[in-house]
Amino acid sequence: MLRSTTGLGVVYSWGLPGDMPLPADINGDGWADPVVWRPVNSVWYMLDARSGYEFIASQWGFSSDLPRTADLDRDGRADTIVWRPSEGIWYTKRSGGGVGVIGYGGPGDIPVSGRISSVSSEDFAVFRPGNQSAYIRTEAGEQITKDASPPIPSSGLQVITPPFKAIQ
Ligand SMILES: [Ca+2]
Ligand SMILES: [Ca+2]
Repeated sequence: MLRSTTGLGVVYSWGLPGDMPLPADINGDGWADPVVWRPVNSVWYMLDARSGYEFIASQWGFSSDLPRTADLDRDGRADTIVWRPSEGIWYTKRSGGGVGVIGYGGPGDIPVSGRISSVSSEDFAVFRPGNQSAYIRTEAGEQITKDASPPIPSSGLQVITPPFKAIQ
């Protein structure tokens, strides 16, 4: 990590070219911490901003996966999750311990990250190009929206920020 001080504050540089930035609260203090996922070795590199930027490295996923974070176990700390495009399966590693597999979506779908519905704290969602439909798994059940607008890729990958245009 590089630290530099400017007249406006402290600027941190974290990660390497090719890393995917996924700022998330890893210590549960309500503030996002620096997190990157490095596809070449599928390692998550995290800095605990509360404890003087303690360094944490956690391998999870394959190089061809797409990463996201969410707090599935609701302990206030981000859990690391990858979507495996060849399978259409989400693999979760929870901050409180334990791993899981969530089969939602399928090969060819475009995964969407983040909270999408208003009924869940965390959703799983995909966009299916073949029928232009969005599928969202919420705590209240499944929502399917036909004729949804495709998500807009960001960071060169297809994990994007919701909402879909057709879902409000
Ligand atoms: Ca934090
Ligand atoms: Ca958690």
